Amino acid sequence: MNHRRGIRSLCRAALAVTAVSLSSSLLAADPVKIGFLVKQAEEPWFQTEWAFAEKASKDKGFELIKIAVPDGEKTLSAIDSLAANGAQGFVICPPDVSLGPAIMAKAKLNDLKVIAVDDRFVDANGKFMEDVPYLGMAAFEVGQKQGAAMAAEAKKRNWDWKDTYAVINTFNELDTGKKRTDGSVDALKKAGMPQDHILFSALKTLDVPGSMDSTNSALVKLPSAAKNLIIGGMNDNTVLGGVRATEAAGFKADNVIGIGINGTDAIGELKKPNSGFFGSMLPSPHIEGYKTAEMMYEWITTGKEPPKYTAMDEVTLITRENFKQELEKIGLWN
Ligand code: FCA
Repeated sequence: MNHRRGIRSLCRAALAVTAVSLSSSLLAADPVKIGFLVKQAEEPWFQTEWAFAEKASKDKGFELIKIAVPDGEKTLSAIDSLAANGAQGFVICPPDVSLGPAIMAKAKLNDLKVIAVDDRFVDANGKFMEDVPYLGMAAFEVGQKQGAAMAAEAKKRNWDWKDTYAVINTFNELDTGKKRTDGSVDALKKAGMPQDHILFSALKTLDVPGSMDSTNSALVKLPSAAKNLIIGGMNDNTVLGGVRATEAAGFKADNVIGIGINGTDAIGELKKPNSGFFGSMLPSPHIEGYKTAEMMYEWITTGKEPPKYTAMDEVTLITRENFKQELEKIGLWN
């Protein structure tokens, strides 16, 4: 009797093992699906990240689901639809970094892995959510390089700091934005620009009309001695609108040095023969898009967790002189 019961339970155990291995082999065969959610899909920066994440998906053999998430509501419903589609994780640049806790709660509920790109999540106390893997720009250092490039060009044009002023369009709500403009101001001061020649103007929106408005409100405060202008901001759009504002105020291209960050969003402008928009600091959107998608794929398929913090500090100044060659080098020229 005992013996028979023993055999029966052995059989049951064997059946259970088969069932488990069957279900795990089914799981292993599940297609890997990864979401890539971005706050401003209209920005070439994000389109570039998408394009290179797509390349990773082809190389590795997973499905990439690209979703534009311009606001909080769209972000949360995008996470639901990813889960419904059988995704296992997503990379995201959120429309607002304070959505971090809500995004993580929803992801957890749906058993989705999360990597933040470009804009780092903050919690309810405004502190970075350091547990969420993040990959982004070494913002202060990149800003310093932007400021140093502005000062170098001013020197090349023999500008005197006496009649040179800077308008810096700020977006301090976003850490990566604040650090970039802090870095550029630091470099301008180190190059000798007097503190009281630097005007700050807060952006309401991160687009060209937004930076035009913010620069306009600074221009009216300039003293009449202001002959030459430097225009700064956290990315290309926040400088492009500023340059448009200087044109409308009657400044000639030779008297304006605008240098942005991103590079991708300044291509159309650099194709113009001349303007006050001198150039842009080009980081590595191609690597950011590819690498975050790849890290997510590894995490899902091998369990290898991505590093909690990866900073990208390499940038190249692109101007009308070299932008085609520099973009070609990294496969961004078409
Ligand atoms: C932020 C900006 C983007 C880009 C990115 C690296 O998200 O809004 O334009 O500069 O950081």
